[in-house]
Amino acid sequence: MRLSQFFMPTLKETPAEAQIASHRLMLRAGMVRQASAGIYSWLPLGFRVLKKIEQIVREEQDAAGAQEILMPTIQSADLWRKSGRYDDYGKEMLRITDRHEREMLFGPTNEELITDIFAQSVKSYKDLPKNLYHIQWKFRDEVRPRFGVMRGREFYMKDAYSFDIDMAAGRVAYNKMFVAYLKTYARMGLKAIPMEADTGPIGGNLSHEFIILADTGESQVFCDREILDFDVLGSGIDYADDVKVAGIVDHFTSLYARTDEKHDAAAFAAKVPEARRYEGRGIEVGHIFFFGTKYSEPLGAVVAGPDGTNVPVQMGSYGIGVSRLVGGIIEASHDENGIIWPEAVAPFKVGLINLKASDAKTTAACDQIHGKLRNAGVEVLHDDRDERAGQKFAEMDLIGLPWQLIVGPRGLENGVVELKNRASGERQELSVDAALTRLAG
Ligand code: 5CA
Repeated sequence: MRLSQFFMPTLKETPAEAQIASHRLMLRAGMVRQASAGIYSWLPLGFRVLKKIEQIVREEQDAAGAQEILMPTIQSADLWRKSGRYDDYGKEMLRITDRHEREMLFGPTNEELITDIFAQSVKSYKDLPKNLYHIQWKFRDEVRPRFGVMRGREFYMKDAYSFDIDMAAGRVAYNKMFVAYLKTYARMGLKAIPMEADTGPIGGNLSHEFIILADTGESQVFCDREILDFDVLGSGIDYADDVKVAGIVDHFTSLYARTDEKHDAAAFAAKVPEARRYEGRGIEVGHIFFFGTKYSEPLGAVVAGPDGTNVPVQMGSYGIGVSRLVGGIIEASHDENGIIWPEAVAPFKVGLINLKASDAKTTAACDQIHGKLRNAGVEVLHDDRDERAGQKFAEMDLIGLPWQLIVGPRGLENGVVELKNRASGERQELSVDAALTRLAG
């Protein structure tokens, strides 16, 4: 993609309304624009990151055995009356009346709708287990939307729903999602800490929040460093191996991890040796719940068990804040110059900087490098504009692509280009071919 043609309306000034780094940087890098309070439009750079995160979430849900569907954003009030949540949800629910005076709502979550779909179609334990998920916009009329996409009113969420014949099977489903979450966040370059949590309006008595570490996070976290040291990606997780999956869950849940609300300094000191005590800040990016028959009973999701009697199914729900993660990752990974994208979610892998667009030789070399990278399947943003080098460097640092490939007339005379790693700041001069080999690897 040529930057001269790319729609990336960067801002030089720091927007006054943005209180935290990710909000400031997302506005300055031209990733999003506010449409109204807590509601955002996603511009190309932001949209590419959102889709990368969504795809990692999708791949890990699929790998864990969940099946993707798509439910609507607008729901009928009827099902929510059956579960009792139409009144409970209060002002946080955006209520809409259609032209026939029917009461509708913009879904804040989908337990009712998915349970109804299940109830209409599944009648026997033989069709279990099932786990269905979708990735869809939600609306919650938060009292105080703030911090940009981190606490929006409209936000993008992955929500999965598991259906099982009994509690033991339900726990297996919960464990699979627990481990899938650890892996999902690790793939995005994040350290996620699962913590026992309250269930709030979703309900149930078993629940974990997943908190990623970021110095600017909303919650204070206290945990055993063993949680942070566990190598999830290297552990060779096989989702079909229920025993191994349960073992990983047990390992995490047996170690101390609390947010400030539940932290107990005396217990922390008693349970975790000093060298292993970790204190920091974090952001909630996922929340999983097991709530048994809370929705299956009122909505009639019953199946015939092996002995022929009907039982309500055991359910859980599993949320990941996909749009919140865009801000969360920036909070976890930035410096004074801008964003530092982990490679897996970066909008482009390489920023190709033409230091002298008015020079025909340099421009020809950049065009050739651009073509070769594209042919090798490398996503590249080519700054082909006739602008000052200083401005190009500053913008490339701001948007945080993992690699910068800097091409200028002087280097080309000596047969070299410069490769800069955004995260470490390390720069290296090397031949064009060597640079291409490095980036295509
Ligand atoms: N039905 C359950 C699980 S599917 C549920 O809705 N859980 S939740 O309320 O905890 O939301 C799941 C995730 O969505 C949260 O962990 C958070 O990452 C994200 N989220 C919740 N509210 C917002 C919001 N206002 N803005 C951005 N992300 C949000």
